[in-house]
Amino acid sequence: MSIDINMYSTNKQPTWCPGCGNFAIHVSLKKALMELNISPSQAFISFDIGCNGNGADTVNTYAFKGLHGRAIALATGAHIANRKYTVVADIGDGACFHEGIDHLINAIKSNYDMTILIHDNQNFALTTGQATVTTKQGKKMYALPEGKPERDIDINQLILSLQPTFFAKAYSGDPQQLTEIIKKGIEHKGCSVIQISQTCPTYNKECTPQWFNEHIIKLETLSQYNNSSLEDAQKLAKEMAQTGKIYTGIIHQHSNTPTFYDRLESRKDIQSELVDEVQEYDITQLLKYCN
Ligand SMILES: Cc1ncc(C[n+]2csc(CCOP(=O)(O)OP(=O)(O)O)c2C)c(N)n1
Ligand code: SF4
Ligand SMILES: [Mg+2]
Repeated sequence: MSIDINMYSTNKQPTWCPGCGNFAIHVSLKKALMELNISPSQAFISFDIGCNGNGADTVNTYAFKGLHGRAIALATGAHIANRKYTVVADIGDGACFHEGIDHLINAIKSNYDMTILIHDNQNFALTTGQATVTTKQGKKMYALPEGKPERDIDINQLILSLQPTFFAKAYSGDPQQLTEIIKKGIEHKGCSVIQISQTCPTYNKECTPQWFNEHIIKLETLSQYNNSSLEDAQKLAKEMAQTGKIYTGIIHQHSNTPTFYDRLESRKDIQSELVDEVQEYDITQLLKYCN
């Protein structure tokens, strides 16, 4: 059966502001799934709290809208239970780099086979534009009219320090490249982290499409770059921190690292999925104690 993008759409309309990058990110995700011929009944997406997660109702697939910062933990559970599904965690910069940072670290370290899409609009948008770690120090926000006082954290270096098996950067204003990157992330066997620079015309007025066009450079324009070299990726991260440029593309990929599940001795040579095995237990006796 060929997959049509409409199969991934419900009749609900998203509530995002005009010009919001979430539109393009959601369409790119649906397009990537469609082009990989993954049907809605073979996919699971965990959504987070935030403007990004407000698209959950518009996507027709197995989905779970979880608590702020927990989309990655939910995706991990879904993936471990049933590896036949394509698992995606959809999360904002606030949720991922603040409340959910422990889950991001564990997902990368464990190399769970799933794709994490980080909608990075450089603010907590749903709660009216507070600063996140990706908001530049000194930037004036609605809640911080004198400017963000905390120093910045270099997210690129932080992620690379965890030796990710797939780390990419993308931009909501380039849905074509974004779709290709999401496809590569889904195809990658391991934890794929995709940080997407996203327009937010309501609470991040400085980062207009023109601003992004001036700062974004496609990685493919660098002739000498080798994305399987962690050293090259770290040099690139240093350059991004020093110049403010944002390189988009696959920053680093290492394909031969076993996933968490593949390292489990107790699951070696077992073909069934945990979700099937759970169904074999009769829990009626246990349920007696629930009342
Ligand atoms: C544990 C917890 N803390 C705070 C909140 C309030 N809250 C809801 S959405 C949100 C902002 C989300 O920001 P981000 O993840 O960047 O998503 P965006 O809205 O920018 O897409 C916050 C702080 C919450 N729901 N749960
Ligand atoms: S506040 Fe920003 S992130 Fe939220 S819907 Fe509006 S433009 Fe999009
Ligand atoms: Mg945000």
